[in-house]
Amino acid sequence: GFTILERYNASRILFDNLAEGRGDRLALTGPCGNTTYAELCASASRWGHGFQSLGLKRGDRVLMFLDDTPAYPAAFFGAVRSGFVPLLINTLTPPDLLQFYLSDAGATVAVAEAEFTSRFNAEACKDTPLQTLIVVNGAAGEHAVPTALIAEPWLQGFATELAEADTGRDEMAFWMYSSGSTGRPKGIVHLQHDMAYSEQAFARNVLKLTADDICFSVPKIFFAYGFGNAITFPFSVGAATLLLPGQPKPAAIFEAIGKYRPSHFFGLPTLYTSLTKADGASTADFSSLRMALSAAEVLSADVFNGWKTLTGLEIVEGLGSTEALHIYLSNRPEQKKLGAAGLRVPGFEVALRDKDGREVGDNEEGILWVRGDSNTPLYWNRPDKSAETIRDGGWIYTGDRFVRDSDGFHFFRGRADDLIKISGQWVYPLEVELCLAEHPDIRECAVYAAELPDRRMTLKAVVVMNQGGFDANDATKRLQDYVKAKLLPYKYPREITFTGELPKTGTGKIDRQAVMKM
Ligand code: 3SK
Repeated sequence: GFTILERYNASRILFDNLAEGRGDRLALTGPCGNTTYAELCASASRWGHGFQSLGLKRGDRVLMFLDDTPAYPAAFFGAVRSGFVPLLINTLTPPDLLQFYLSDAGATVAVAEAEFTSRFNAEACKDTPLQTLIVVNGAAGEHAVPTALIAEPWLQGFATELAEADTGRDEMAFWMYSSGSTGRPKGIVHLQHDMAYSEQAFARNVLKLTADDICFSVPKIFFAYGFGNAITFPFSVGAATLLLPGQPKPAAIFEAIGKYRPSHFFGLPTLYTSLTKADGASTADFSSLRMALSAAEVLSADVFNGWKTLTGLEIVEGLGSTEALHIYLSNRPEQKKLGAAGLRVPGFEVALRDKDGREVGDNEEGILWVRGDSNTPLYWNRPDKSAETIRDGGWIYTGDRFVRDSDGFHFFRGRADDLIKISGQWVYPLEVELCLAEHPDIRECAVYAAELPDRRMTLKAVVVMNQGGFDANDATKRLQDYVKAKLLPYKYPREITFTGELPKTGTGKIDRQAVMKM
C-alpha cells in the first residue's frame, strides 16, 4: 500500500498544483481552449460554492452528465472539495436508465451538457428527487426538471477560492455505474483516497508522467479508464490534458494529435483498429507521441502491428476495472509480451484461483482475484452483488480466467462462465474471436455463443471486412476454413453475418448485447 493522509480530500489532486507553484501552467488544452491550473482551481471553487448555495449536505450526490470539456473537471473537483459526491454518468444513457440512476443515488442536483438536456424528460424525472439542473456549454433545451440554471452566468456570482471539506481518506468521494451487461447497473462507490492510490500504483510505475507531458484519452472521463488518464494522472504531476468533446471520429483525433501534440495517447483495441484503417492515417502527424496505451479489451497482434507500422509506437496493454478504479495488470514500455494483459501493478495483489478458492500455479488456468486500496468497498444499495464480487477482506472476484507464465505475465482466457459445449466439445468463444481477428481480410469481428431452438449451443460471428465487393457464401466458407485450420476442426463459427460496422458502447467497446441482436 501507499501512504495517504488520514484526513484527505481528493480535490488536492487538482489544488496542490497551486501550492506547488504551478498555477500558470497549462492544465487543459484542446478545441475548447487552454486553461491554466490557477484558472481551473478558480472555476472549481465557483462550482463548489454554487453547489453549496443549493443547500446540498456532506455526502449528497450530484449527477454529472457531461462530455469532455473544461466544465467537467471544474464541476467534479468543486463538488468533491465541498464534500459532495459526483456520479459520473455515460452520456449515451437513455431517460429510463437516467431515472434509475437519479432515484438509486437520490440525486437532487444534476449537471448536464446543454445538448443533452432533453434527456432529463418526464420519464427520466418521474419519482426522482431531482430539483435542479445546471446546464453547461449552452442554453437549456426542453426538460422536466423543476429548476434549470445556466452554468456560465450563474457561476459568476461565486468566489474563486474554496476551503476544503475536512473529509477522511475513507469517506465516499464519487461513484460510477457499471455498464451492467445483465441486470440493472450497480453504483460503484469510490473513496477520497482512491484516485491518489491509482496514481501511485499505475501512473508512477507505468506512465512515469512529468509536468511537461500532455495526456490524450479518447475514452471519455465518465469511464474509469478515461477518468484516470485524463484527470487523475496528469493533474497529479501538473501535466496537461487534451479534452476532445463530441464523437471521437478518426479525422478529429488525427487533427487533435497534430495540433495539440500530446505525449501520451490512451485508446482501446477497437479504436486503434479504426484509426489504423481510417482515411488520413498515413498523413497524420504522430511525432509528439511517446506512449500509446490500451485497456478494456484484448489487444490482437494485428492491431499492435498496425499501430506500430503507422506510428512507430508499440502499444502498452493493461487491464483494470471500474471496481479497482484503474489498471492493476499492465505491460511496461520496457517489459512487455504481445497478447498479455501484463504484470501485476505495484500496490495490487493479484491471485489466480480455482473454483474452490485455491491458488493455482504458473501456466495453470485460474480465475483472477484482485486486491488493492482503490478497490470499491461496496456497490450502492446492493448487498447481494457486493457480497458476490467483494470477498475475503477486500478481494474483487473478477470472473475473468487467466493463465500466468513463469515471468509473471497474465494471459486472458475468457470469462469464467462463457465456456460452451458445441457438438459435445468445449469451446471458448473468445479464442475463436481472437483467431478470426487475425485474418488479413477482417477489420473487426465479434464471436458469441447462441442457443438454438433445440437448446443446443452454437457459435456465431459478426464480421466487418476490410473491403466490400465479396460473395458472402464464399467469404463465410473461407473464414470458417481459416479458423478450423488454425484451431481445431470443431472450433469455428457456424454462422457468419457481415456488416459495415460493429455496434459500440459509449466507451468504445464492442457492444456485445447489440451484436447478439444483429
Ligand atoms: O477495462 C479496463 O481495462 C479498465 C481499465 C481501467 C479502468 C477501468 C477499466 C474498466
